[in-house]
Amino acid sequence: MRITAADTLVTSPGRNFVTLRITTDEGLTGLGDATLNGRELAVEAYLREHLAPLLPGRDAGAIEDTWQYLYRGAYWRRGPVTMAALAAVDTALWDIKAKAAGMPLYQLLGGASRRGALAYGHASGRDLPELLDSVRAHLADGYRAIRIQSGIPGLDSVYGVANSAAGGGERYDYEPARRAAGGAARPAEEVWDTRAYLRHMPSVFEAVRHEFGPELPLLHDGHHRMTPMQAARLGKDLEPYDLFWLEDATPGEDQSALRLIRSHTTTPLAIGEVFNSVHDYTTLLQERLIDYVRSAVTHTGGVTGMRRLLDLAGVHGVRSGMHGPTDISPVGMAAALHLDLAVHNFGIQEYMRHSPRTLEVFRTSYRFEQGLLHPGESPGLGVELDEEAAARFPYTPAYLPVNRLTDGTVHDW
Ligand code: GCO
Ligand code: MG
Repeated sequence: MRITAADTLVTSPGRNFVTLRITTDEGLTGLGDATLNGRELAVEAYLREHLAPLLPGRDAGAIEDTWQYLYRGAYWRRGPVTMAALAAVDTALWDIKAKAAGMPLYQLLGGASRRGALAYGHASGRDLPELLDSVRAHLADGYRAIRIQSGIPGLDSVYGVANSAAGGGERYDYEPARRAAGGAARPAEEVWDTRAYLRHMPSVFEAVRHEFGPELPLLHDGHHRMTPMQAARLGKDLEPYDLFWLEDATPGEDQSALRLIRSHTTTPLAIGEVFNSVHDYTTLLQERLIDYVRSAVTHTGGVTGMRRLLDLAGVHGVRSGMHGPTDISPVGMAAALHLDLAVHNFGIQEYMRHSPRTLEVFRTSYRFEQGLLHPGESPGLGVELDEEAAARFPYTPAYLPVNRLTDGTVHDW
């Protein structure tokens, strides 16, 4: 089976998504997600200008060979744009291979290792009552593991906290990449104070544990904002509340920072959503400095790249915790779920539901039942893209916010 075409599609049903569709001479098509939040068109151009022209005529079944051809053949290694583009090609080829076999992708990856993938949702509140309501709404929605993010007294807006009051379990306004007030395509700016955050968070977890008991797995995302010593302190302060993980305590590119954090706390650590290859993790894995890898199929060279990472993680007793915010498209989410079901060292899967508008464009076969996600039994990934619906939602430039400290210094967001 030969590839005949590779087309990119940008659509914005509530937020921007970049999708690659590969077509073959046997009429089979495959989809891959190439969405890099806030930098979408860089990946779209990389695909359209540099990868798509190389694909027609290639053997659609030679996935590893195509991966190596595009990875090594570029000469320039890694990087979020390159690896997201490569991920889209790789995922689309896996979709085609599984459709050709008449099987859901997880079967080609070794078959199911579990009934479903434990998923965590995002509870948040500007204050404690709102947060507790949000946890209740998530429990009512079926979640059996919950991430806790809270407003901080004195700060106007905080990462991971939805702007609207709690309603149902789902709040699609959580962390949209957005236009600044006035409609200009500029990042919004937020003000951050790590000391205020460190003072406040232990009381939040104390209240949540008090209300919901010891069993519920609770997670928290530090979103790259602490120094290693601050992270060590937070990890220690949160030990009584038995977190499932503390995520992105420090900016990930400083791998040695994790040594310091690790030597001070038994709170499990997760990192890696901004990484894009197994090579970003070597120190972290070999020295067992983390407990969960946070990469996504979409940003890590596809199913092939993610499998390589998970296999190395497994060797060192580290488990998966794949990134699954709404800026991963349903195509990327489906790919993650097939791996989640198949690999032995699965840990947990992040699951923020996509908005109804997004799901009008991407028709999915995955399901969420009793806290577990399952990719479904449709051949391939199990996602179809409705092009007519996609055309109704043109690309809209949008950026993630930028953070500043109270004195104006730019800080990690
Ligand atoms: C998470 C992440 C996201 C990122 C987002 C950036 O844990 O889900 O931190 O919320 O901020 O993916 O585009
Ligand atoms: Mg995160």
